[in-house]
Amino acid sequence: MTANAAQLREIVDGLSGEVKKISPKYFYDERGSQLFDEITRLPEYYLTGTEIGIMRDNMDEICALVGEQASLIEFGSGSSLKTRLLLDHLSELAAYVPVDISGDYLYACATQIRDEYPHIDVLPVVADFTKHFQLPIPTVMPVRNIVYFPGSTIGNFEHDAALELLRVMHHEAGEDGALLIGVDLQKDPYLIERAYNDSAGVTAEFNLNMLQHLNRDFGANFDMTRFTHSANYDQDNSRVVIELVSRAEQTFEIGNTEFDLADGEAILTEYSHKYTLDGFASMAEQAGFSVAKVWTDTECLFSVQYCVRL
Ligand code: AVJ
Repeated sequence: MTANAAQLREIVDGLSGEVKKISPKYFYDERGSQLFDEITRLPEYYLTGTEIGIMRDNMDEICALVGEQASLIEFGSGSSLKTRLLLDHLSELAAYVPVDISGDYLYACATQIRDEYPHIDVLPVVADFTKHFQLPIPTVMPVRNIVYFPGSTIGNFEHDAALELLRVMHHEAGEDGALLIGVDLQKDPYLIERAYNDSAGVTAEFNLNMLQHLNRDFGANFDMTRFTHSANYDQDNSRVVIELVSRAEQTFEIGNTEFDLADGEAILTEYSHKYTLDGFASMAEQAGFSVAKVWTDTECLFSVQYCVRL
């Protein structure tokens, strides 16, 4: 993928504020997606395994709520095992609609899914799912739309943006629609911090890879060896703060703009918000959803929630 002027502008803007930041979406070049895949299999990264366990344990109930002839609209490209788990068990799906901003990756995933599930109408949509987009019209008229948003990706968004995104989902779900969402929960900060500071160093590599991505695709000149991965749980704001910390006083360049970094100064690359069940329910309600069903694991590490339109 080549650099795009709007994205470059967004990156330069993010680095120009009081606190320097780069959106977590820039983690996901090819190498970044590979590294994230590795993260999901790390022993410390409880999120993915726990979510899959919850899905497996409650699949009958999930399927009964989704019903027949629904259209499953996934926010994200649908490369995951969780998607396949749903597609394996939901009978008579009217369509599967993965939505992602990266067309190449989306189409590759859609082709894979079509091969594995030839009976399902797979209708990928290239769109920035944080804004309203047009849904395709399946061959079979869906009974209802189910928006699927797994992985606690909602955690990347700050409160106002998360609320806005839930409102987009509410809109895309339409009448009689619902939202099936994975939400990571507040817990012992030690367990949370460990998940983002794994002993194999994969998360560190994932974080640092963003700089390489920017060097390659946006003409930046970051020196990766002069940054350190950092992930701390901010209890006051219930979120993991993931940063790249400068190991020296240095300058770097991107988009013909030069930036200075002090020794120890951080670039914020990601937030990962953790919710209470009540906290998520009240946000969902503000977006027009009522939480109809919550499934968790025995330790209440993670939740899968079924939200219906109010
Ligand atoms: C994909 C946003 C859910 O917040 O746990 C994993 C991304 N970052 N390790 C998360 C991530 C570092 C992940 N989400």
